[in-house]
Amino acid sequence: MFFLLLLFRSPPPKLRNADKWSDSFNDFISKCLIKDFENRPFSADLLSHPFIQQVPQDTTQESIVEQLSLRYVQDEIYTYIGDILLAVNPFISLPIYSEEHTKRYMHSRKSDNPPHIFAVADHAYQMMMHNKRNQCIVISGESGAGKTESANLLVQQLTQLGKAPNRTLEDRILQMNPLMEAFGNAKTIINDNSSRFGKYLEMFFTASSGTVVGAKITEYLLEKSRVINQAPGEQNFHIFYYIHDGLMASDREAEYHLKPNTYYNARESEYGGEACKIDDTRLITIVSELLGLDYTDVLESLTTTGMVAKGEVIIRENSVREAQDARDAMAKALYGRLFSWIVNRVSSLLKPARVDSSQDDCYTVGLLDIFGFENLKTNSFEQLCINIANEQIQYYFNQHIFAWELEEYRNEGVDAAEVTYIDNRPILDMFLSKPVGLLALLDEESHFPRATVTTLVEKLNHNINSPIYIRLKSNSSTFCIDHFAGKIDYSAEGFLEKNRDRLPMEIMNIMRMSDNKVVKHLFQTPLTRTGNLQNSSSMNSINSSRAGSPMSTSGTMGRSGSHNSVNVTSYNSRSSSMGGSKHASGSASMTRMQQTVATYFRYSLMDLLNKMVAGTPHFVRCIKPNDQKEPGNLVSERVTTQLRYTGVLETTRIRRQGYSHRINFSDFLKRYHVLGFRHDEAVSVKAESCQRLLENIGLTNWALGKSKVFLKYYHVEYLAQAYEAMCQKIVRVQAYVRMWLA
Ligand code: AD9
Ligand code: MG
Repeated sequence: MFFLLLLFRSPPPKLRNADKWSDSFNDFISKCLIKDFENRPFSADLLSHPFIQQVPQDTTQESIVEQLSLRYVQDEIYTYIGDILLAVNPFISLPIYSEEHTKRYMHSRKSDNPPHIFAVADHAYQMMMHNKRNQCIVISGESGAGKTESANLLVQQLTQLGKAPNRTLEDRILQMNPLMEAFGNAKTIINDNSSRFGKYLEMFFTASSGTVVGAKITEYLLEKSRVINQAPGEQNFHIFYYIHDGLMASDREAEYHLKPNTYYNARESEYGGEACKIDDTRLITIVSELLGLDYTDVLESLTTTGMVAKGEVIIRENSVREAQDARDAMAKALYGRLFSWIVNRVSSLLKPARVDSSQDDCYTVGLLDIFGFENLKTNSFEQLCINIANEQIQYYFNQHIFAWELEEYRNEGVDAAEVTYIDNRPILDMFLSKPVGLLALLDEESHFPRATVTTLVEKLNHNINSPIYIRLKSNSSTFCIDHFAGKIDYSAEGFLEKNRDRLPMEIMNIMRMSDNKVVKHLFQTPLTRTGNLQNSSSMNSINSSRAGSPMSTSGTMGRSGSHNSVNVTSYNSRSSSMGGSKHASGSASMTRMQQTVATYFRYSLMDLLNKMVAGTPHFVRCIKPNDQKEPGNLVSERVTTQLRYTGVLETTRIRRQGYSHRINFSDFLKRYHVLGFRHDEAVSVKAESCQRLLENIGLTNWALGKSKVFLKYYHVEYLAQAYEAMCQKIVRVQAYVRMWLA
């Protein structure tokens, strides 16, 4: 690919150690013993029974950090806060992901084993099978906190839980992550393997046997600008180095015309506004050849622009700057579309055989792994988008853990925890509202050809009236945002160009005429509203081109989740028209050129939120113990900050005093009747029946509302286990009876 010629500017990364888990496995067997969990001097689960007694009622931020620290130095990186898993990055391979661990955390009770990421997978899987509902695991944390590693471990465990007779599918699911990371991850200042895109992976399981039958990936907001420019100390996407270093020296030169890495390091110094001229036309020959394009077409599309005036097409020469922009836009579009194409191909290969025709046969566990919160020396448009996405995840967490729960206590007249938490809604309002939200203002300014960074910042300063937006008097091109995770200065330099993300029509047209089937396909297939390529109906339909189906922009978003029926107004769907529905489908490639990155970004966030609320959520909070990536070093202040801004202390309180699971009387009685009553006993749907059932089972600490049973998180696991055990007994008895009758 011609990027390899144009874009290689940095040395290759150190490849990650692929065997890092297995390296220490034998070592583990011989010397690391599974210690007696219950004999530990401190609680492994800060709240769950039977350890709840050990945690003082006045748990403070300091005591949580102290517990985490004590556990961390003993390589115990996982801790539960109720049903939420805290995972502190060990920055070293730990022998806790072996086959033995996989087995230990299958179909088990959380309280039977030390906290573990595998237990989250197991719990989600059990809840899916038991409640017959989709589940969603949301992994959050700063950049480098361990989200992607956690996601990979969850996939590994879920694959084992749903073990398919078909090894090919299992292998394919496991092979997908290295492939996605090769194209979508890169070395940054913070993380050597930083995700530069958001990923939502859905794994499909049969409703009857829980066998994994397929998977689907949705990608969000690939940081395309990385192909043309990387900050000092950072690198391009891993795949460039893999290809370069992986090719035989002879092929590298002869077939792909690649030079040694150092050749691509040269930066362009500055050019004036004069007309451009290609110095080395051999490069155009190579690019044309590799992309299946015509030499003259490539040359002209980079160096000239066609305009229609009074019915005539006028061709004018590009300036050097315009030619550079055209080249960069071409590179970004090619890489972005290629990435979407790969994601679609992978999804096609993993597609469950009958999922379209009979959704009822399958349930899903979704896994969300996005780029983490970033605060760099210079923060640009990319960091802004990444950090807004993290605000949205935090908002969802707050809604689920606090807002919806407290609302239900009030509605149902249940006396429970009154917990206060930091609501980050005003921050999202400031970014996403219309017409004076930051993104709306950026869009407006992007439509003025003469806009500059100064006019943009002036516009923001003048229109945004929020304490979260801080004007910086010292510099006319920067502003500061008080995010939930801390204050961040943004440099608005390049915001307008990045937001416009304009791809010249000339380039679009020549790409569509390419002799290379893949290149041609990439520029013919419409993009969805979220900026991704439409998925092809068949993996071989390289030339297929379908219009996208409009995404729902309904005003409310129903939470699914096991026991809620509350319709909750989502931030995005309620507060904005999402850029107008006239672009919902059809000529999406045209639309793509007209709409801005900010608009697509808003759609992406809404799409993501829709996916998340469609399943019962499980939360994994990754914590970064230090900034030096050092094992064994937990810096208390660093961890305290993360616990504070993610609301861990408040979560501890609500999990102790509150009822995280609420089921209406009818569903509760229908499901658990078998556990508390004779099979032929008729029971009316009312609070007293639920009370009798709960007492018959022997549970304590629950509450009854006007229409719902309020349960602690650990009740749910207990009930699920008891129910499954009872079902197995019944099946066994039936089998005996059948044998006896025969
Ligand atoms: V970013 O937002 O994509 O920049 P992540 O995804 O949160 O970030 P990642 O999972 O990539 O972080 O973890 C960073 C590094 O920490 C990994 O490359 C590992 O070297 C290290 N890590 C994280 N989790 C574990 C683990 N459970 N065991 C060992 C780990 N090392
Ligand atoms: Mg990551």
